[in-house]
Amino acid sequence: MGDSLDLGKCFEVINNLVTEAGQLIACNNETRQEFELKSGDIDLVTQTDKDVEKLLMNGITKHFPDHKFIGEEESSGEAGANKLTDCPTWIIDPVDGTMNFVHAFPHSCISVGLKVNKVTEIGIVYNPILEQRFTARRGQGAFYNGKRIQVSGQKDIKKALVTSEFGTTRDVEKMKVVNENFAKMAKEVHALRVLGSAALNMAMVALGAADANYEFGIHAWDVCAADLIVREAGGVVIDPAGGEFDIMSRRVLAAATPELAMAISKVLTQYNPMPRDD
Ligand code: LIP
Repeated sequence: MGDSLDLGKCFEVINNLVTEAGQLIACNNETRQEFELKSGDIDLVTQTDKDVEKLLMNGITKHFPDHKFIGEEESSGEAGANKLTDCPTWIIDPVDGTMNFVHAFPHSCISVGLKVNKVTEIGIVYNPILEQRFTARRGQGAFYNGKRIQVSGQKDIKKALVTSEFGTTRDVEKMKVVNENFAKMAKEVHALRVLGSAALNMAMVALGAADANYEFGIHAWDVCAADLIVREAGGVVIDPAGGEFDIMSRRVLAAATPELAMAISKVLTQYNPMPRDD
């Protein structure tokens, strides 16, 4: 099935759909938003999250009726996430940075990745509020608003600007590790930043604006697109313990260079979020 898939058409379709869906985010970002709670009091969903996910899924299905989905809001329902198979599967976060969106802090994005035979072929991370569009196709480089981008090349942890997040849970064990890692990293790195969107953090690594990003607790839809964008920009994406990146493990470490990734990995206290995404 994947062999005959026109990936150029897939890219064109999703690039147009995120532009359309982005308007729903941009036009609602002038005021604070109503929200509902998901897994806890800092895990939020708005009507816009649901509307954007629906618009993207309906639009994709119109062109590619047999494609599958793993979408953040659909996966939060009782049935849970769809299993990743070899079928073309769109992994969608309709609003990554929902907390920012709720507060009208203009740093949220749509994140969409397409996997075929479990390999990511397309990645788009799009902040429609500030018109920041990061795109990649496997083997064809990474782009910011149409211009080719490259990671910084930074190898030295002491000179690195690193991003991470508090995450969307106040689980005591998890918070202990998060705070311990912030304290340890703050002593090692040049600068530490917490901006509120896992996908945009990784996009900043691809852009060369940040040198690395790590997080325990992310989901497949937060990182699928940005993983490809970072790698196509010449960076590395690995498991925070130093092994291979596993998109379902809820753990990620992206960096400009393997040297920097390994240096950060050595500093981090490890954490295994449960349940996994599969
Ligand atoms: C969230 C990110 C947040 C990160 C969480 C989660 P959501 O996505 O924006 O910064 O810490 O792991 O990925 O819930 O806003 O789509």
